[in-house]
Amino acid sequence: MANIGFPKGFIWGTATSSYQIEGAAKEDGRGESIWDRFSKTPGKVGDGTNGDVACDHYHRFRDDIALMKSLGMQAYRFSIAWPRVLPSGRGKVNPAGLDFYNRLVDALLEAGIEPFVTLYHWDLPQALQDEGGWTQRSTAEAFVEYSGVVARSLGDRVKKWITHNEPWCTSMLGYEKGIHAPGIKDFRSALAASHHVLLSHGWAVPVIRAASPGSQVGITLNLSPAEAASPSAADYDAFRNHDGYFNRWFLDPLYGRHYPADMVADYIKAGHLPAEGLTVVKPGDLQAIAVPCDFLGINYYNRAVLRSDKVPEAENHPRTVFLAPESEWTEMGWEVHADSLRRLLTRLHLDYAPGKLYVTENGASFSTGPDAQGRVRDDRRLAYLRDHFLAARKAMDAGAPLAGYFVWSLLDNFEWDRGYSQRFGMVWVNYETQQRIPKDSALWYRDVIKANAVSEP
Ligand code: IFM
Repeated sequence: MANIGFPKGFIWGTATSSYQIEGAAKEDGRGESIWDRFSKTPGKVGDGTNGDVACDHYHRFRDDIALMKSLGMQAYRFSIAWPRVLPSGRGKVNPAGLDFYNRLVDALLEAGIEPFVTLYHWDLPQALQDEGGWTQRSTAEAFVEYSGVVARSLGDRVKKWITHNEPWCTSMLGYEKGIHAPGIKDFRSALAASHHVLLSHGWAVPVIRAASPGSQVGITLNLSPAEAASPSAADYDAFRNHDGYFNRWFLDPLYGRHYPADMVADYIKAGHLPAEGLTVVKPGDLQAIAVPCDFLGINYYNRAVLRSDKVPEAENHPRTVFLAPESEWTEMGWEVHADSLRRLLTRLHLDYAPGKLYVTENGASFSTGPDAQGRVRDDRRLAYLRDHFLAARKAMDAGAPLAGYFVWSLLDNFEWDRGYSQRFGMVWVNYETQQRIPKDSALWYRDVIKANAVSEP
C-alpha cells in the first residue's frame, strides 16, 4: 500500500447547504423560499417530505461544528439562505437572519475551521419567483443587493466566497425539466434563467470584493465529463451537444468566450430560440460574466456516455446512456467512475486554465445505517472517496491547480426531489432523534486529513 501525499496547504473540508440541513423554516423572520413552496406541492418530492426541520442545524450548529472539529475538518462550505437575510428577496434586511450566520462564522473560526460561503444554493425567495424568478433580469439585480448585504456583514471574517452553486441545476432542473423548484418546464425560460444566473455572478463579484477586502471569489459548476458511446459521427455529435449543454454553456461565457455558437445554432434550429438567438443577452453582459475570478469550484458525481439514437420526442437532448454494466452504482443511480474526475480536472486545466480549482462537492449516496453496536460501516462510501481523492491527485500531477477538496456531505440531509431517501452524509443522522453518528468514512477521512495523504488500495 503506497501512501499518496498531497501538497502542504491543501485544504480538506466538507460541504452542506442551507435548505438541506438548517430546518427552522419559519423562525426568526425567515421568508418563504421556492423550496418551501415546491416541497409542499403534492407529488414534487418523492417521499413527500420537506426541509422544515431537516437536520435542525439552525439550533444544533455548535454541536455540528464541534463534530467537524473532532473530525479534523480544515474548512466548511455552507450556504446562506437568502430568505433569512432578505425575506422578500430585496429591500428590508432581517437582522436575525444575518445574526445566525455571524454566529456560525464566529464559531467556525473559533474552532479553527475556515468558512467557504456559498451565496446561492437554490433557495430563492418565493417573492422573487412570483415576479418570474431567474427568467427575469431583476432577479440578477436583487442577487447583487443580497450579496452586498451578506458580504458587508460577514466579509471581515469570511475570505472565500462562492456566488452560485451549480447554475445548470438552477436553470435546467428548475426551469427546463421542472424536477426542482420552481418546477417550470420550458426550455426557453431555462436558457434565460442560465443567462441571468451567470450575469448575477458577474455583477456580484466586484461587490463582494469591495465589501470583503482580500477575499477570494469564485463560482461552483457541476460538470459532466462526457464521452461518445462509439466513434460514429452521430455519437460524436451527441457528445458535442451534451458537452455544450452541460459544460460549455457555462464555462465558455465565464472564461470570456461567449455562449457556444454551435449550441446557439442547435437551439435556433430546434425552435428553442428565435432566429435572432439569445435575445436576453444585452450589451455589456458578456464582459460582466467574464469577470476574472480567483478560483473555479467543481462538483463532480458521475460521467455521461452519449449515444445519438432513440431520442424521445419529449427530450431536448441526445440520449445519455450508461455503458459498462459491470460498473458500480450509487443509490442515486449514478455510476461510480473516479477516473472521470481526473479527466475533468485535467480538461479544465488544459481548455480553460483556471488559476485555482477546488472540488467543492464529491460524494456518494449509500444508505448503510448503524449496526447492532451503533457503528456505520459504510465501506462503499469510503472506497468511493479514496478512489476519487487518488484520481484528483493524478490530475494535480498533470498540472491541474487543485487547492482543496470538500466531501458532500457532512450530514445525511434533505436530498431535494428525493427527500430523505438518499443519504450522502459522512455522518449518520437519525431524523427522529437528531442523533449524529460519524460513519466509518468520516473516521477514515479524519486520518486522511491528519496525514494529508491517502493510502492506495
Ligand atoms: O445534494 C446535492 C447538492 O445540493 C448539490 N450537488 C449535488 C448533491 C447531491 O445530489
